[in-house]
Amino acid sequence: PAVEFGLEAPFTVEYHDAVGSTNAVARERAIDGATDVVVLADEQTGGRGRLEREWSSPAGGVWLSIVTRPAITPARAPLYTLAAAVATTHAAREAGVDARIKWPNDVVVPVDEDGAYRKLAGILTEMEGETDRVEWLTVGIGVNANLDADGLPEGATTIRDEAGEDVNRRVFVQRLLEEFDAARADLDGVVPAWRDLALTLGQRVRVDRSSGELVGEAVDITDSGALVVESDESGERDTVAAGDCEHLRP
Ligand code: BTX
Repeated sequence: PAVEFGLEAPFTVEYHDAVGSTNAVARERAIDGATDVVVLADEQTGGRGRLEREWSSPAGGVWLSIVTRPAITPARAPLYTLAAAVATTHAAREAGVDARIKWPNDVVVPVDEDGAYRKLAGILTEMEGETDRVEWLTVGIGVNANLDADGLPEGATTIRDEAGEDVNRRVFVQRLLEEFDAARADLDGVVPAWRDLALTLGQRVRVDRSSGELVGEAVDITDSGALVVESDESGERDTVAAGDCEHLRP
């Protein structure tokens, strides 16, 4: 069922009370040739995180996936994840939450000066294409909105808990999509916007990646969205692509 959102941004919203995973539905729509469709659900019964992890998605959250067909190379696709993180963080801040970004795909709320945080939202980007061209790309965004952190996995927080009140989800989604639309129209502006909201830069990090562990200081992110870490061991700078990062710990 399509929902009239009165959006400024050019998205058609397909709403479900409950669905397995909005990313799975978005993938079907993408394969069917759709673009600028947003699959939105009140509840997901099979929500997914990265690397086959589960994403807890009870009724009351904002679970959505955006179907796009961007004219970019796959190398630029991580910028869509960062764009979604920036958009989600701005929308959460407007809802009264001290939201920040933890590279590459988490929207978090800091709990102390040492880099500890609670997770407010996660982003899962999937795509199909050739080496020189993206055919379609879906961006799944899960936000713990009108929920109690109690019922969620350890380390989660919610807009309700942080802001002390529920958010109007229609307004929140509208804001998020408008921000995302603006960010994708100015992909070169995404990294600077991301830097302003980042919790990770300047922190000591430990990254699990396919070629082994990297411990050092997170010093920058590149124009294509990779994290630059100055290694304790070698003193040299090493970049980590988002897709190659299993865990990033303070
Ligand atoms: P991730 O792999 O970085 O994080 C998953 C981990 O986060 C889990 O292993 C668990 O520890 C923790 N976790 C699970 N559920 C929650 C939650 N609700 N709040 C906080 N922490 C949690 C992050 O993956 C990407 C998540 C994307 C979710 C969206 S929702 C719309 C779309 N549909 C779908 O199936 N996935 C995306």
